[in-house]
Amino acid sequence: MDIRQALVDAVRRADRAGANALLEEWEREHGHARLLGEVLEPTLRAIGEEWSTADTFTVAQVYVAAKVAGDALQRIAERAPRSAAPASRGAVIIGNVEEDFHSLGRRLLGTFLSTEGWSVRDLGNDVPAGTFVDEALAAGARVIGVSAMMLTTARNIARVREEIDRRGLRGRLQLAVGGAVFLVRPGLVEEVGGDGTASNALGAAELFERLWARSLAAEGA
Ligand code: B12
Repeated sequence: MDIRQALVDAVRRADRAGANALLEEWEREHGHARLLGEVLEPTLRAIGEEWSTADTFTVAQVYVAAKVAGDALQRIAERAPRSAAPASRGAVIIGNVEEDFHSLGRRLLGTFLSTEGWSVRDLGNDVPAGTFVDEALAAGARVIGVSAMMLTTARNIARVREEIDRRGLRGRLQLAVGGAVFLVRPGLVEEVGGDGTASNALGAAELFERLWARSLAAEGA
């Protein structure tokens, strides 16, 4: 069985339960760790491509795809081996940048960071630049993680960069950026003023740790 094709077919039928059953069966055979890279990400990318070019998916079907991916990724997060991290590594802020409503990747990011011991404050979708910085200061966070899935919205991250710099917090507040558009646009991290990125939630904990250390070093702490 071609799992990706079977998943696309279930999504077309808006069959969330059927899609989940297929994925759980695949996970039992191949392990949940491979699901993200080998099944979910390529299938969502393919659905996104077809949606934008051939218009053969409706928004409702794409929503179903996101729900199914969210269900599966939640299972992956629950089963991921916990690191030997201390109970709390500190507070971090995450959110989708202004005008971006692609919540799935961000929620995953939050789940994985929490698993690794970070105390995550998730501000949700469509977060104004100033709010990221206000909340980081209120929580004592050293890293802000901003998610954007589209080129247009990714460019709004530059406003978060400006807000950090305007308040004299460059170095003290580190700006992590991510979302699928960063994978296909080399140079975008630098263009929007990001301090670092990770291609998926599995790599985010290491990134946040590195940026946290950089913030401490910048303050001479
Ligand atoms: C599902 C989906 C939707 C759903 C979102 C549902 C939800 N609750 O999230 C809905 C239907 C709402 C939607 C709407 C739209 N979408 Co849409 N969508 C997608 C789709 C198919 C999958 C996205 C997804 O969930 N991926 C799975 C998650 C797990 O992956 P992820 O987000 O990349 O996150 C991972 C990593 O990137 C990383 N990560 C994410 N954030 C961060 C942050 C940090 C700090 C770090 C370190 C890492 C990190 O970790 C995550 C987990 O591993 C993509 C196609 C694609 N190529 O991805 C299009 C896509 C992103 N959408 C697109 C478009 C155009 C739109 C709309 C404008 C369509 C329209 N005309 O209305 C609207 C815009 C809404 C808005 N303003 O935000 C385009 C963007 C084109 C571009 N590059 O500019 C894409 C690429 C489709 C396409 N090929 O055209 N969409």
